[in-house]
Amino acid sequence: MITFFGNLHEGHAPASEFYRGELVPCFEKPARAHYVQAQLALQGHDVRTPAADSRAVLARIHTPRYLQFLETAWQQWVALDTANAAVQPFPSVWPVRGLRSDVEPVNFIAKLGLYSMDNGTPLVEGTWRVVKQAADAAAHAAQLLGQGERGVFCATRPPGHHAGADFMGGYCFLNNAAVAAQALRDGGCERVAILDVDFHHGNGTQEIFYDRADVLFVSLHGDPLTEYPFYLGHADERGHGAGEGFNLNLPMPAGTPADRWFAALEVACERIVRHRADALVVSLGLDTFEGDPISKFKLSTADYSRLGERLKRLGLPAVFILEGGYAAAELGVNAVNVIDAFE
Ligand code: Q9C
Ligand code: ZN
Repeated sequence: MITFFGNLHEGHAPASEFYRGELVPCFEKPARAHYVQAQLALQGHDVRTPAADSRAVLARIHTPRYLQFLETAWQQWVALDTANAAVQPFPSVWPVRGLRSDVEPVNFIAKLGLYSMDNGTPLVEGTWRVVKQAADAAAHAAQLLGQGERGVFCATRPPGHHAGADFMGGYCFLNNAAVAAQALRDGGCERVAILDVDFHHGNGTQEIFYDRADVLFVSLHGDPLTEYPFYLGHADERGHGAGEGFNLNLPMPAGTPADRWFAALEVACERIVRHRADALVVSLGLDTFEGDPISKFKLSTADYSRLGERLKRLGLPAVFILEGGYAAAELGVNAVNVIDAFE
């Protein structure tokens, strides 16, 4: 399968994130991509560097002010104090209920809070270049499907599905799955389906397409009552306006074993078939793995082949986008099992 691998990963390698109030090494690290690349090479896949420019499609997914902030955030941070070059900025204040999010403050940390859903999305000097290249891969993959490819895998990081139109969160900055879906629509697909199998609900992707009938969003994930992102992902979120009925959430409790997960996947696949989609985008999170350090489902390495086989039976051309998956050493085999079985 044609796969895209970025060559800038060391540029987005923040040192630490908050975990239970303490700073710990980041779970979302460059080694993740390297394990995937190694396994892709081992299995003989065609690994390329993304060459499309996603800027036009990014402007259809994210707000101008958010893109402007993201692109210049590090320069703004260092302009405050050159010593900041060695310091990771974190937000500490957010515009929750009753506070205004329509006016961008001048204070940098206040801006960072405006454009963040959590304090778990560290941003460093190279972040923009790395996230832009991942979005470029998503746009390029959509172009290749338009030229007749049956499957393309974006082995990119950081992930994207928590990023909304106007905010970052959950290690995500640009919503690569949304970029792929929109690029497929712009390339002539009438109907697109996004299947999100990451352990965490894809709140950003849901939000972006919530009022649209042309892009179906279906997600299997840990119940937000107990799992991140907590404030979205419930079963009663079915879409709004023209998009009513085009959002399907299948939350499951922590500890969910493979058989129950695959039963939910059947429900998801039936809904995708009913959508009569021209193309599929898979938000391929591998943090459903039993060995994942921050997630709570129980899929095994062999289950990822089963997932790929089931998706193949949909008979749709597909763009796969790497999302989460933090058991880094197993990530390559698990991801490539999906890809190999799909082919
Ligand atoms: N500091 C994705 O899998 N933080 N994002 C968990 C650990 C949020 C994961 C607590 C996890 C977000 C794309
Ligand atoms: Zn996840």
